[in-house]
Amino acid sequence: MTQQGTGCSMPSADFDAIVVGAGFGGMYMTHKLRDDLGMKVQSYDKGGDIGGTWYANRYPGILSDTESFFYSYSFDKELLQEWTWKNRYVNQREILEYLSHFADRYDIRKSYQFDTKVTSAIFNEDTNRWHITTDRGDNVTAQHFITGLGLLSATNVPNFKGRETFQGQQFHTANWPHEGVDFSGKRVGVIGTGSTGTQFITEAAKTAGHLTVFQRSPQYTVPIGNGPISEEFSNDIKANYDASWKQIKNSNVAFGFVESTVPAAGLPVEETDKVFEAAWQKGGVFRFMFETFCDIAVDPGANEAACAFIRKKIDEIVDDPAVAEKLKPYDLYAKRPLCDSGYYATFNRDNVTLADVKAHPIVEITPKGVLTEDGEYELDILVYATGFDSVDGNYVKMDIRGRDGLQIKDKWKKAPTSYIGVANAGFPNMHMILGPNGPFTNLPPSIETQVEWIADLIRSMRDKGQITAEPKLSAEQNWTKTCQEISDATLFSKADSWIFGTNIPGKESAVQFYLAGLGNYRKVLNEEANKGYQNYMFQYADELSNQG
Ligand code: FAD
Ligand code: NA7
Repeated sequence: MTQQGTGCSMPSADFDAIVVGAGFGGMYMTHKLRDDLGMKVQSYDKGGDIGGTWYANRYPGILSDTESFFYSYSFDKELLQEWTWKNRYVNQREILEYLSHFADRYDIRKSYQFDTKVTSAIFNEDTNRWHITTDRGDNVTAQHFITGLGLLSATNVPNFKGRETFQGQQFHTANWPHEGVDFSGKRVGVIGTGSTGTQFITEAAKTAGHLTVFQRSPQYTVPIGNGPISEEFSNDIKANYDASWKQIKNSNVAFGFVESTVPAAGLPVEETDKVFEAAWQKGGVFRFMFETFCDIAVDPGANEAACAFIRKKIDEIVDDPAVAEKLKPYDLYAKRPLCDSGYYATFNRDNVTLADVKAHPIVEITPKGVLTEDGEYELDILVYATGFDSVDGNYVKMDIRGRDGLQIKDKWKKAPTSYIGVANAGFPNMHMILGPNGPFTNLPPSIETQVEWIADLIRSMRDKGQITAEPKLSAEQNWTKTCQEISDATLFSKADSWIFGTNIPGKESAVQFYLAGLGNYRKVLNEEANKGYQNYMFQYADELSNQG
C-alpha cells in the first residue's frame, strides 16, 4: 500500500503544485507554497519518510562536515532557539531527528505520499499544466512542478563484472539497511575512499573482523575536530544567530566562518605550515581550505603548500612507510575536500589492509569476494562507497518533457544546464532546487535561498495573472558561460570528481556548479527579481509576452 503522511491519496487530482523530494529542499518548498501562499500542494518521495539524504544514508561513521548549528534552516527563529545541537558535527540520527521535528512542527507529512517514485512529468502545451505519473499509479496535474531531487542522491554502483554472483552481503552506503549491519568477526571489503568511504572506513575498522580497503585514488583529508558542545557555547551560538546567518548568506562557501583574504602563494613554508597546523588542530574541512588562505583553490603554488603539509602528516601518522606512500596523493587538492575522525591512523590497525586498485585494478566480483590483478580477497560483506551520479542523476532517470516534447535527458545529453540553478528554457513552471549550476556551498542556506526565490516568483506570477514562467534560452546560455568561466579560474576544474560529473564512466566533464559563492549568487537572484524577472518569459492566458 502507498505510504502516506496523514493526507489522503488522490490518484487523479489537480494541484497548484507538485513537489518531488522530502529532503531539506522539498520539505521547505512544501511548507512555503502550502502555508505561506495557500496553494494546493501534493508532494512525493520514493523514500519511506522525510529526510532525503539523511533518510537514505545510514552507514557507520556518517557525519556532516558542516557544523551542526549551521546545517539547519535559518528562516524560523523560534526553531533556531528551541533546537539544541549536542555535538559540533551532526550524525545521521541527530539530523533525521531535527528534520522530523521540523516536519512535525509544520505538519509536513500530511502533504506527502511516501514510497512513491515520480516516473514522468510532462508539460501539456494546450492546458499549460504538468501531467505527473508515479510508480503507484497516480496520474495528477499541476500548474507548477518543483524538483527537490537532491544533487547527491542517485547512487553510483560501478558495473563490475560478476557483481550479482557475490554470495555474501553487499550494500551501497546510500542504501544502508535501517536495522544496521553487524561487522563483528566478519571480513568486510569497501570500494571507495571519498568522503563517504573515509568516514565508513574509520568507523567500520573498529568492529570488523578484518577490513580491506580497495583504494583507487588516495585522498587529502584533515581532522574534523568533532566533540560535544558546551551549554555556554550553544547559548553563544544562539545569541548570535542573526549575525551569523547574515554573514553566511554573504559569504562564499557559507560554512559560518570568515574566509581568509590572505594568499599563501609566495609565503615561506614555515609560515604556511604554522597556519595549516593551527587549522589541523582546530579541525574542519572547509576551514582548512578556505579559512587558512584565500588561494588554495585557485593558485597551484598555494595548493601544493596545503598538499605537502597533508603528505607530511600522513608520514607522521602512518607507521608503515609503504602504506603511508600508498595513502599519499600527489595530485591537486581540488576535489570536494574531505575531513575525518582518524582516517590515516586507521591503517595502523592490524585488522585493516589497504589494496591499491589503481596499481592492481579490480578484475571482477566473484562469489567469494573481489578479484584484483593482485589476487582474490575473500569477503563476507562488500560495501560500495562509490558515490553518486551527481546533480542530474535523478532528473535523467525520470521522463521529464517540456515544450515540443523535449526530454530533459536529451536537452542535457552533453551537460546539465539551467538559468541561475532554478529553471530551464523550454520547461515552463518547472522550478528546481539545487538544479545544475547552482551554488557550491554548505547547502541548507543555498536551498533556502532558492526555495524563497522560487516562492516569490510564483507569488509574483499570481499577483500579475501570469500562468507560465520560463527563462529565455539566451539567459540560460549566458549563465552556463558565466559558470564555465568562473570554474575555469579555479583548480577544481583541473581535477576529476563528481563536481564535474567525471566520476561516472561515459559522462563528459561539465560545469555543474556556480563557484563564485552564495553571497554573489544571492546578488544575481535579487537583481533578477528586482528587475522584474527580465530574463524570464511569461504567458498570460494564451499569449506569450516578452518573447526572448
Ligand atoms: P535530498 O536530501 O537528496 O533529497 C532528495 C529526495 O528526492 C530524496 O529523498 C529522494 O528519494 C527524492 N527523489 C529523487 N527522485 C525522486 C523521484 N523520481 N520520485 C520521488 N522522489 C524522488 N551537504 C552539506 O551542506 N553539508 C554536509 O555536511 C553534507 N553532508 C553530506 C553527507 C552525505 C553522506 C551526503 C550523501 C550528502 C551530504 N550533503 C551535505 C549534501 C546533502 O545532500 C544536502 O546538504 C541536502 O541534504 C540536500 O537536500 P535536498 O532536499 O536538496 O536533497
Ligand atoms: P565520491 O567522492 O564520488 O567517492 C567515490 C569513491 O569511490 C572514490 O574513492 C572513487 O575513486 C571510488 N570509485 C568509484 N568507482 C570506482 C571503481 N569503479 N573502482 C574503484 N573505485 C571506485 O563519493 P562519496 O560518496 O564519497 O562522496 C560524495 C559526496 O557525498 C561527498 O562529497 C559528500 O558531500 C557527500 P576515484 O576517486 O574515482 O578514483
